[in-house]
Amino acid sequence: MRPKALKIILSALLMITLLGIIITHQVSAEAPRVIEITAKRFAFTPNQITLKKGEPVILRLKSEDVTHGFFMRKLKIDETIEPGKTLDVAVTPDTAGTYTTICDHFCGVNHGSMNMTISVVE
Ligand SMILES: [Cu+2]
Repeated sequence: MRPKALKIILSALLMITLLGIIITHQVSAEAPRVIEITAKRFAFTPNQITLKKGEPVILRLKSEDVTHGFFMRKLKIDETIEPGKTLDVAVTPDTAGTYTTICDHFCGVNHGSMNMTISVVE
């Protein structure tokens, strides 16, 4: 085989390998776990979720009745959940712990007890 032909074949192989690495990387990088949370007077369902420190997730929030809040200062989450809409919130927790997340939008008589727990593990 002529050296020039060999060089072309080797370059082509290198390109294919690099392309494969790039594609694999993008697919794994752009698929954060999606966790659905539904708000309804006077609870969130589920009322406890567990996240991993450093793992990006999408919290998919919706309300089945009225407008609710979704507030957790330490995780920098401060959202308003309007009925009929779906709200995606990207979160990457950087500290392990147990965080009580509250409804901070007045939604009725038991509004004060409407909360859920977000646990972040190492
Ligand atoms: Cu409320």
